[in-house]
Amino acid sequence: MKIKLALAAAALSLTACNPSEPAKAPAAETPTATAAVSATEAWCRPSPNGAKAGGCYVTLTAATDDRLTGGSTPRAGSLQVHEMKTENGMMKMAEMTAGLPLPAGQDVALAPGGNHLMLIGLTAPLIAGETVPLTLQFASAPTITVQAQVRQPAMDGMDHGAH
Ligand SMILES: [Cu+2]
Repeated sequence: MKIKLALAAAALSLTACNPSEPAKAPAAETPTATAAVSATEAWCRPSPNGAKAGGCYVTLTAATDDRLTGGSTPRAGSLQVHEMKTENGMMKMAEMTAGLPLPAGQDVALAPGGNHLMLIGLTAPLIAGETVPLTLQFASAPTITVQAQVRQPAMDGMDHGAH
């Protein structure tokens, strides 16, 4: 008899506590700090004099599935993630508004002729030999800043350095 009563009381107090439900599942349940995306081989093409935009490239490796969503740089008004598309036989580029997928553990290379970072509204031309800081944003991982070297593409035409 007594036990039954105690149980009923316990149930009652539980119910009474329910609506506010304080201190339930705070930050403890969230995954521990998302591992940073690693970036290698960041570089930019020199921009022709007067060009308002420039292309930069980088190889990204995410620890867990992520997406490159955009970024910024002090050297341009905005930094977008672009893809190359073929439309009516013409190569066109377009912003990847949903971001570039970075599957866990896979090297994703942005490279000439394919996905690239587009610096729009350059504050000054990108000149071979200089270094440009690029801050990259991801859907999950923390923002990273890479130092991109401005240089000619390695496979751009003939090698003129051999004489
Ligand atoms: Cu572009």
